[in-house]
Amino acid sequence: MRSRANVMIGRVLAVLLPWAVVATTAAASAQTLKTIKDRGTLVCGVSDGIIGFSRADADGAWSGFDVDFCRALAAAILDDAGKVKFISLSTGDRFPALQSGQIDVLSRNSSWTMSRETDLGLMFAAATFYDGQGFMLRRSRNITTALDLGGSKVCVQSGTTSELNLADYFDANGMTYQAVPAASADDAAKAYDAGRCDVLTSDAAQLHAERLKMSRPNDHDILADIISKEPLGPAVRQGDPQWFNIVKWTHFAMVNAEELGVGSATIEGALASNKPDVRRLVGNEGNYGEQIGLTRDWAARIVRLVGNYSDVYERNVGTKSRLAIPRGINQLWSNGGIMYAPPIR
Ligand SMILES: N[C@@H](CCC(=O)N[C@@H](CS)C(=O)NCC(=O)O)C(=O)O
Repeated sequence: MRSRANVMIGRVLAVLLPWAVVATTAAASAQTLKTIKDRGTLVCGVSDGIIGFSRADADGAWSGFDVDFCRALAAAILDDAGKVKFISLSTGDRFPALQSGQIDVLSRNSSWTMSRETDLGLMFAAATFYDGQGFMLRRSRNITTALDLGGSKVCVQSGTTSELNLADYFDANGMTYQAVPAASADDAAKAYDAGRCDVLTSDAAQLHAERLKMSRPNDHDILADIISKEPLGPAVRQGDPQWFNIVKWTHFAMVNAEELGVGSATIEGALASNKPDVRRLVGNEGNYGEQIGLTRDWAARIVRLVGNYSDVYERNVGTKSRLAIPRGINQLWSNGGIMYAPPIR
């Protein structure tokens, strides 16, 4: 028979052990920066291939807006924008890959929503691209408003916010539709191009990318109507505040650099600037980088090796790219947009 003392010890352990397990897991997961430094490479989850956002060329070299965000992290941490291993993830695999620790960060046209944080145990560090859901359809249909899409067959990728918003929008406007679900962006685009649906719906920036894949891109219109908010940005696991801060402040450093006129073409001159906010950004005043486990010149490395927010936007999705998506609400707040970064000080 168990003695009373043993029963008491058993009860105390039963209460304490789960907490010990939780504490150990949290401590173990709060090591992302150290893991990356020890490994010498950042492991970054990206999409299967969206022009302008993340795409590998025939030689396996990755480029794009989401790719450059991971290159900026590698520049800040390892002083080498090339030290990134990109893992291409389908829509269904993206969050499990992050939860299981297969990747350090997810930088993959993923929308920040409440349930993706609360249900999935993730945290979005920033909105790097404010998008919204749109519709693409054949120009020959002569439709100019989404409210005339009733009765359409709509191609949409499963497991996305796009699928949920589509249902909400048609429902709210009393319109019927038939969803034609696709397993990947490529499948959705091909199904639409082959005429298996009359409308393709997705985040508007992705529609611009999909249009370039069509056999006759000019035959298709993207309607001006935007039916949802899709704040796209990088996500990390919960439980590692240092890593969360690094990801968050990497984005803010790029936005602040643009606002201060510090870009890849001007970074060397900026190192000699006597403006206090430029001096703080490039690491000549204060030790902001060191406080997040990096070096003083962390932000200068990002700008020198990858660029500021505008450099990255224009090169990949803006006017210097095939997509030519205007900055729109992704303009800096000081230029009429909503892109705003808290100050480094
Ligand atoms: N932003 C939306 C949509 C993200 C998404 O996965 N979109 C699809 C449809 S365009 C995609 O990127 N697919 C990439 C692929 O399958 O290669 C979300 O987070 O749910």
